Amino acid sequence: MEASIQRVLTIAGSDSGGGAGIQADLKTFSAFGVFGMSVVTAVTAQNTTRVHGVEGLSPEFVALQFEAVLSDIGVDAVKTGMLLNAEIVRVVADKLKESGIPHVVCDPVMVAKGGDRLLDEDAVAMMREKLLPAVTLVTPNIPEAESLSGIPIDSARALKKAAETIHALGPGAVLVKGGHLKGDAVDVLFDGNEFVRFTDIRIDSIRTHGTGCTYSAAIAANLARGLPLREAVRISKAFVTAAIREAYPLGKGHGPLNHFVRVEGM
Ligand code: PXL
Repeated sequence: MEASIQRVLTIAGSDSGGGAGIQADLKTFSAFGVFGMSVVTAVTAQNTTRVHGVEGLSPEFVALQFEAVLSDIGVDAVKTGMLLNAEIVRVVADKLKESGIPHVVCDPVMVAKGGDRLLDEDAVAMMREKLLPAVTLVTPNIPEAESLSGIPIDSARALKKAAETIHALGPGAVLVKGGHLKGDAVDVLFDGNEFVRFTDIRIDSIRTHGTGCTYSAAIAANLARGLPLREAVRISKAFVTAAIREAYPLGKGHGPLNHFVRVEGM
């Protein structure tokens, strides 16, 4: 289905604080000029300091939202974020497989900045077995890459090995984000053939809430705009770096990014 504006869907959790989750995704979609839609998996009561509570939706209602959007408006690209539990991971994987949506970016969200779990521990196996084979790109940070691969990442070599191990689970490509390591913020993209490194200076900031959400949403938006994967990653990383640099002083904890920034190519 061809449309006059690219249609991009986020399947994720709501962050009442507006910095991460569905809210970060929709702000990012707007920043890149694509039409954003949302399938809500869970609602968090949350601010910049902590998660006060989480309520999940039923897998059936997650599926109903997806079917409603897909049957009428259509979807050019999707990103998945917080999926909460194994049943939701399974239904999202099944729906994505049967949909044939060309670009699927999976941010394998597991734990919030403050340490609260956003994905049940027993859902990680479901993610490996059912969801990863159904996606174009998966974007783990270091702890998520360790969990998905079973490999402790303490060196550049271990990071590459983890990327290969995750790739073997079936996604089109893997982007391991090195933001949790020391030194420059180096991300490594592995598409099954080649490793490509994306390097940016590290910005020391506590205003990094929603960074992963924003990054994966930007990649989905740019794949929908027709950019090749490497270009989509490059512009998305530049956007996230600028959005951290220009972040507003909001809240007493991990503040949100500034989604109004512009970078070249937007
Ligand atoms: O950044 C991961 C994330 C994803 N989704 C929701 C969140 C968070 C982090 O707090 O709240 C809803």
